[in-house]
This record gives sequence, C-alpha cells and structure tokens, in this order.
Amino acid sequence: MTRRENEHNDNNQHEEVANPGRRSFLGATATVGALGVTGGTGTALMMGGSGEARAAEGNQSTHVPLGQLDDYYGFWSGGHSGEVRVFGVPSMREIMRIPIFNHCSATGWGMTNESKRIMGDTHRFTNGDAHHPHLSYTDGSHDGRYLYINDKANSRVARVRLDIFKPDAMVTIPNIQAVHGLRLQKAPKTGYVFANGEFPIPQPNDGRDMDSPDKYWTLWTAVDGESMEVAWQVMVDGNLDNMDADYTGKYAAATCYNSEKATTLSGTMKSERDWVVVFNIERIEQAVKNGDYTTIGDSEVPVIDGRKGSDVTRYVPIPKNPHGCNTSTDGKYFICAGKLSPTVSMVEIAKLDDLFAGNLENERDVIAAEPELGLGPLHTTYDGRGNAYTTLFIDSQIVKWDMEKAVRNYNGEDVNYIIQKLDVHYQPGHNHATLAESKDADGKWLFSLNKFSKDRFLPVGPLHPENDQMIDISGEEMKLVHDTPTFAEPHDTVIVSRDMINTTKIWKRDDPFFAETVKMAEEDGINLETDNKVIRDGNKVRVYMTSVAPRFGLTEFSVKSGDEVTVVVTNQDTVEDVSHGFCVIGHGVSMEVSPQQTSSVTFTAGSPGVHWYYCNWFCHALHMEMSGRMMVEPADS
Ligand code: CUK
Ligand code: CUA
Ligand code: CA
Repeated sequence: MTRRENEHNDNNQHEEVANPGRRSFLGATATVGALGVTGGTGTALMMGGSGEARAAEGNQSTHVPLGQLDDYYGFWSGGHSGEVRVFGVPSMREIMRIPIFNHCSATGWGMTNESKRIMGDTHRFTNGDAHHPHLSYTDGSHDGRYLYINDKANSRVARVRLDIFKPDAMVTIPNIQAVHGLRLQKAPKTGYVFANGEFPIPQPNDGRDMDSPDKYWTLWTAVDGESMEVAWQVMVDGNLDNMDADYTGKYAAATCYNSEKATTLSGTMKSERDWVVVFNIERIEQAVKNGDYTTIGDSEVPVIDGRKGSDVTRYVPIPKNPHGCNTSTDGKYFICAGKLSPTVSMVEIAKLDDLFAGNLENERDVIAAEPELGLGPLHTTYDGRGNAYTTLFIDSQIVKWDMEKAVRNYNGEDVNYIIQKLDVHYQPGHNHATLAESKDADGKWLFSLNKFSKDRFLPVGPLHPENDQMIDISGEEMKLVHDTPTFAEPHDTVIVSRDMINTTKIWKRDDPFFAETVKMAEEDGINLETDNKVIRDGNKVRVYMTSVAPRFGLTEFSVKSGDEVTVVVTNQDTVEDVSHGFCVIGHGVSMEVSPQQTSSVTFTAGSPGVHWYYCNWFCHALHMEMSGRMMVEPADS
C-alpha cells in the first residue's frame, strides 16, 4: 500500500483533502483539519507511511573528509528557542549557536553587561521567536557584513556581526505586535531592513477601541540597517505575513492572510482571495520628506498611511491566506504561495511601474502566472537555472517547476510546467537552496525544513525534533540525501559560500562590543591589561581581574553581603581558541571570556561565607584549578 492509500484509509473524514487529484480551492472545514489546526483527527493525516526512500544516491557527496572544511555556511533560525544555529554545508555539522533573543548559560548572553546593553530593556525577556535570518547585501550579492533576524514573540529585530558571530544591535519595533516577515533591501545595498507587523491592534494601543477590530491596524516598518533605528512605518489594511524585496531597491511585497480583519480562525478564511501588498519605497521616502505623515502615541517614528487607495501601496488580490513571498533570483517575480489554494501567484516586478502609474486596468494584471502546484504551498526557492522549488505542506512534498513554462501555460499554451514532486518527511515549511536569496544562486543543495519528523529518528518522548532534509538539486532530478534532526524550531535558513564570511579569530582590544566596559575601567583608573583591583563605591563593588591560562589575576576578593558586585575579566591569552569562563557558585552568573576579550557581569553578593568562583571553559591541563574565593563578609549594620 502506498503512503497515500494509507492516509486515505486511516482517515476517511479527510478523504477530500488527502486526494492529491483535488486541485480546486479547499473548503474551509477540510482545510483546518488538514493543517492540523484542530489537532486530533486533523493530525492523523500526517501519520501515513513509514519513510520509504531514506536516502538516495546524489550526484554530489555530502561527505566532507576529516579535517576538511565545508563549502558553505548555513545560518538556521532557532524559532522559539530564540537563537541562530550555524551549520557547515554539505556536512551538516553544527558549528556554532548564536544566542540572540534567548539567554545562554554558556556564553552569558542575557547575563553579561555587554549583552544587556545590546538587548536594552528587553533583556528581561528570556524568550524569543526567531523566524527569518537574512544576510546583508551589496548589489544583490551577500557581502558578509551582517545577519538580521526577527523576534516574533517580543516584536524585535536584531543584527548579528558576522566577524564575531555575535549580535551587536537590537531594536523593539513600536506600534506593532509580532514582527513576522523580515527581509532586506537587496540593492544597491542593505540598506533597509523591512519588518512585517503581523497582528492588527488599536492605534495607539492604550486601551481604546479594544472591542472594535475594524479600528485595528498594523504597520510595515523599515529599520535603517546601519544605525538600527526605525526609519519609518506604513499603516496597512489587513495584516502582514511574509515578504521580500526586489533586486532594484524600488519595491517590496508582503502577503496578507487576513484581509478579512477577522479575530477568529474561521473569519480569516472567509474570502477566496486576500492580498499581496506592494510597497513603493521611493514614494514612501518622498512622503516622509514632504512631512506627509503622522505619529502614533509616544513614538516619534513617521507613520505614512498606506491603506487601500493610498499612493504608496497597491493591494493585489491573490488566493487564499497566502504565506511565503520569495523573489526569484533572476529578479523577475515575487512568488507568493497560496497556502489554502494549491496555487502560487507570480507577481511580475517589471509591471509594477505601470501598476503604480495607474496604467493597468486591473491590479491582477501584474500576475504573470498562477500555477497549480499541489496542496498547502508555503515557500519557494530557486536554483538560478529558471526552476523554482515550492514546499507543499499538506502533500508533504517539494515540487520542482519551470517558471517560464508556468507563464506560457497561464497564457494559454499547452505546456507542462511541473518537473518533479519529491516526498519529504514530513510537512515542510520553508525550503532554501544554496545562495538562493541572492543573484548568485548556484543550484547545488536544497533544504526542506520539515515540521514533523515522526518516525525518522530514535524516539525521545512526546516532543519530537523537526527534520531538515537535504536534497541534491545539481542534476535534473531532485535527490534526497540526508536527514538532520533539529530542535524547536528552525523556520528558515540562509546559506552562503564560505568565502563570503570573514571572521576575527582573536578579539581586538578596541572592539565596540565591550567598549563601554573599557570606558568604565578607565574612569576607575584601571589598566585592564595589568591591573587586578577591587574598587568600592558605596555598596557597589567593581572587581577587575585578568585571566591567563590557568589562573585568574585575583584568586580571592572580599565584598559584603548584599553588595552589588560587578566582576570584569580581561583575557590576556593571545592564543586562538583559549577561551576562559567565569562562574560564581550559587549566584546564577557565568560568562565567556575569549582571547583578548573583556567581559563583565553584575550580581548581588549572597550570604556571608566563602563562595568559590571558577573558570568554566576548559582552557588548560590545570583548568580545574583555575578558581578563586569570593569572601562575603556580613553587611554593615
Ligand atoms: S514562517 Cu514558519 S514556515 Cu514564520 Cu517563515 Cu513559513
Ligand atoms: Cu580558564 Cu578554564
Ligand atoms: Ca484570508
């Protein structure tokens, strides 16, 4: 029995959806079940089959010989774990994790003063929901400067420096709830970081209009990618899901699944068509220059009205609760996945000038094609050879299709645009091919980020990993070659050539990452390279020490119970890879101190007595001995 017959039998009530031949719009009820939104019966649909085709021989090897380096860096979002993971591709060895919106027990991200300065007020949040990592551009190619990523949970956007693989800026977007889609201006340069506000809210959201959802609005935001300040916002109708920008720097487009402005699930599925909202960046900038904007509440950010009928946007109707929006690497199309429609809508970017000039009879005239691909299309990626690859969530497949043939078919020619459908395991969300968010797409490897792994790995209890599958797309045929289990929950990835990234191996002493701490030391008259000193300032105590494997510059210091203690450690080692750590037992603090780095952490001294501190990064044969005592004396009464 095939996988599909299995599903069919197990699951009579969803027969309609399980039938792969059905290619019309889905009825609302069937769709909810198929997407698993209702749980129980709905999820049964995903339980067919037992993973045949575990691996096929590809044209290229995933094997990277011992001691050799990978060809690509892959940056995976960490979803609601709030971090980014770095993989080597094609080996899929996890090389590094970059804590961003989460707190990290190992590096002290979220605990150290350096990370708190970057996180600002929001360091009090220990969670984040990191969906969309994207690398900065110059002229449509990745330039290796920065990675930007959104936090859906707390409406933040962060920037990661790709010389040190650590965040250096984080901003909370005003006037919105949930940054979902995030993309970058591709040309001439990043430029703007565009952020979709997902959930409509009253404006300002100060307790007014809570019972009047028709008065809720959300905003599309541009952050200046250099200063990391919010440049402007555009108020829109409906909501915003995913987005992408074009290769000229002129336009961006965002999908909207809730043109209904509903507050319930069934309400969001009422219309057969929602929108792709197209933004005219020049016109928005002009409106800001002309002072043609308002502000909302306490925020000083210029807000331009981009609701239907405005000059700066166009609302192109497309089916139905659309999700992914991916610019084709030839720069021709925004391809928007229908999700509840088996189609994707290809927006022809060359027609957008006419759309905004009012030269088209109908907004839908910018649709170059609307090919039917399969059930539950979510995201599309490219190989640079004219083919697109779209994930089909409900069908558990990736479909490879020919873009120009889809256009010819739409124009009436009898030509088949579907090239291949490949089963993936199971229920894919994003997919991504090597370099496929730039004009340098090389068509080598494709990843399918599957939301369910089911039976693919050793069982680990009720919570399963996700499964990121690797597919060789270098030949005519897609070939599945590798499974990678991932922890909750990568949504998206960006993969670039290794020569596009230039890292620093040893910190520079004048790095801005810890410049504030260096300044504090200077004000205390401390030379961080040589001094080991305790400075008392009322009930605030600053403890400065060096570290050289295997010893701290201070092996004891005294404070009083209840003091606010700041420990500043400067690593004097200049040998690559000799990182130290600093951890005080029973005080909930630890941090990384890599070669030539200064790190600091502030905590309250506990009860009187001896409290050992130690190095928690294995640095030397005598690493265990790298420790000291914090003597806590009774507080003055
Ligand atoms: S979204 Cu998760 S699968 Cu946040 Cu990019 Cu489509
Ligand atoms: Cu220093 Cu371990
Ligand atoms: Ca809708």
